[in-house]
Amino acid sequence: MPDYQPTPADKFTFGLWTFGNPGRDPFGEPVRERISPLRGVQKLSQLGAYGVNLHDNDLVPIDATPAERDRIVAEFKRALADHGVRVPMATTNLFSDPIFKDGAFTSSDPKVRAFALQKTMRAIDLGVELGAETYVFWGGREGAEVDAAKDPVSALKWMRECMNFLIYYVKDNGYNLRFALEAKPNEPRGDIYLATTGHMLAFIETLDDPSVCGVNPEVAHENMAGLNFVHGVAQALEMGKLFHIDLNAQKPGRFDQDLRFGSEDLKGAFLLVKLLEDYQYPGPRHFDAHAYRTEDEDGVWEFCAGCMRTYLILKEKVRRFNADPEIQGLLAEIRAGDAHLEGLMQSFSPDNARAIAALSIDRIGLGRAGRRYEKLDQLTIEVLLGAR
Ligand code: GCO
Ligand code: MN
Ligand code: MN
Repeated sequence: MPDYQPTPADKFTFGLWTFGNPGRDPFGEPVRERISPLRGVQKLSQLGAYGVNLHDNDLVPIDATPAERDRIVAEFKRALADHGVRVPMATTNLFSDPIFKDGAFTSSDPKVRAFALQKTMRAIDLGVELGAETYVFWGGREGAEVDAAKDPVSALKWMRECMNFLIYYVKDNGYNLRFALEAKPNEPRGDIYLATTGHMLAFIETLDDPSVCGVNPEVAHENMAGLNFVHGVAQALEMGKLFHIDLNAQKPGRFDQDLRFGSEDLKGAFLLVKLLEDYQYPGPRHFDAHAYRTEDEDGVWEFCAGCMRTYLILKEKVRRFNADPEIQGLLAEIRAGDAHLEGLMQSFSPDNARAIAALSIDRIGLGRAGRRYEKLDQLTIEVLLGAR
């Protein structure tokens, strides 16, 4: 029986803003002290995590003087080194300050866009200084309530201009840093531009150098849009664009709940872990979630440990699923190939077209044959419930 004890090799990460979430919501004040970055680094290393990620202002207050910034960063770097914790990803807070109330890169005011670029260049420098190799862009305020006020086509052009600017900034500085774009359909804006991972994948292809940009899909965000998260992640993976991933859980049809990984939709979580593990996704498994508002600090660490433990339990379930003779026998039957037919369909040629046109295929019989998916799904559920 595995002990499900995480180690840094599992590459689990948390944001300073995740365990640091004090439980404030639109209707209520904080219920617990914000856990400091230094304490977080120490606790996460004890729990077996690999790293911490951050927005610039999770670590350095927006009004810090250069001397304060240097002191805070030096102290943080010492804690990282003392506890063997990495910073694989960094990002910019382009949503909290009132200046961003109508967007950052998509603000119609060039002064706001210039400020957003200035802030992001500084935050990129900070991320690189801390060792980050992935830089996330989540455009929380890049949206609208009043569509009559802003031309959505211009908004996209401004967004592209800023992303291109930053791509060249990274190249110009010789940084080893890739961008990961994170979509969300709404919240905090009424609607956010580039609402889903699919939108982001299409947008990336319009940038000056798409090769350095991928996506950072989040479970909750695709679920808010009513989408199948595993399908979105699979598309990104297949395109070589899965640069990062935000794991959490979400009930359908609600605000962004950022729940503990696996706490809702267990089958979806299982299939997600299966996808990541079967395809050996090499990146960090980042938990972008926070503890329930009912919790004190102990509850926060229960939450962090729970995210990692559930991932490892699901990984073990994947192993069982993949090793189960009945399941694999059924899958072999369901997925039985046909080398001859597949060869014909692999690419077009006049010969292949003639051969396919001449095939006699049993339409009626194929339409009648059961696919045995009831059986397969039940066996999947039984693996999940611990009955196999
Ligand atoms: C959210 C987002 C954020 C981002 C984070 C890093 O809905 O609040 O998921 O947590 O992931 O800002 O970019
Ligand atoms: Mn979120
Ligand atoms: Mn996120």
